[in-house]
Amino acid sequence: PRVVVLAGGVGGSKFVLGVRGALRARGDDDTASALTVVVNTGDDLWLSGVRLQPDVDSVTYALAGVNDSERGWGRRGDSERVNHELQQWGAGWPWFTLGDLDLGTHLARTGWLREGLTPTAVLERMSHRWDLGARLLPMTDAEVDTIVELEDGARLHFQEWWTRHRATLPPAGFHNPGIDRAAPAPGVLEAIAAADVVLLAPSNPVVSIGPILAVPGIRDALTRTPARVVGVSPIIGGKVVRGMADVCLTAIGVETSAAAVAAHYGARGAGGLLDVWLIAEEDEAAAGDVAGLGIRPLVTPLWMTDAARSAALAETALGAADV
Ligand code: GDP
Ligand code: FO1
Ligand code: CA
Repeated sequence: PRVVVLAGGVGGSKFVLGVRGALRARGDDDTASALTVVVNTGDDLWLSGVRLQPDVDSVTYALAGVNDSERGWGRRGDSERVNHELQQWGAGWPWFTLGDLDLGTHLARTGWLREGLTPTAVLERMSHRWDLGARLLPMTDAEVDTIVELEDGARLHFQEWWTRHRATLPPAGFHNPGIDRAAPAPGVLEAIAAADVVLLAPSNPVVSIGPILAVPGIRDALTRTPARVVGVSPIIGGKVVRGMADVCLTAIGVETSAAAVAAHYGARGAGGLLDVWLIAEEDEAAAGDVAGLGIRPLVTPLWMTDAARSAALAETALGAADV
């Protein structure tokens, strides 16, 4: 089947690994042709003269098997010599670590961007280094970095709000300046239209999936695709597994629960996105509410604690779309 996944960083990459695993377990030996991942670029930033794409890199490194899975970002076994030197210069952010190997990625990317390649072309080029078994597309080629607006009107980059303040400054809202004029990256709308199934990874609904859906044309393509749209809840037992999705959801007036996130995405029959919503066994009681929204609830284990569990979850998601 042709599979499209919308994904952010940690939850997104674990799920994408699972989808690739499920396809391989079915005997697909060319998952790169079957699997397209549309990745959030709202987390991106310029720092010390280089362009960072945290979610894009999380998915790339995870598929390549070189990610630091404990920390949740960057390269496994990375060192910090250059970072130390940058700190001595007072360059960059004192609370933000640029690993040496990771910096190699940022330098390569920034160089190609400066030569005039689009982010899509850069990611395509970067995808050749490893056998990723998936086609990765940024959601857009435009720079639409996520900005957090605080209650007093102050604005700061999402990365500063998260990595410096650990989401302790109550947000009043999230913005992606310029996104109204951004276009989906080449191939995104085509992939969605030609898909047999579209999967919403259990990523942050506000700052990972939110920006993807805010790129003009993408939400429309999802409501129109003949493919089933199957979402996976990032909320288990009424809690986020890790990260700050709860703080983000509160800021946009959505409760941290599987049913509330389903309602936020909405039922396709009612102009929303979801045909099916996978919820955890811990949230079984929410199944009735989800069904009441016009979305088919499917109760299944949602913990992606290893590759086998992630693949089993992905297989359930594919099966829910009859593909
Ligand atoms: P980020 O970009 O690194 O913040 O990662 P994502 O946006 O892709 O995913 C963050 C979300 O993943 C969080 O809301 C977590 O609750 C969710 N998450 C992480 N691990 C798991 C897991 O094993 N199962 C499920 N269902 N969700 C998870
Ligand atoms: N997260 C941190 O909490 N501290 C860091 O110093 C940090 C550095 C970093 C460098 C490159 C990169 O791609 C990601 C990095 N992250 C860091 C993770 C990132 O801030 C966020 O967790 C994600 O953007 C959320 O999706
Ligand atoms: Ca992210």
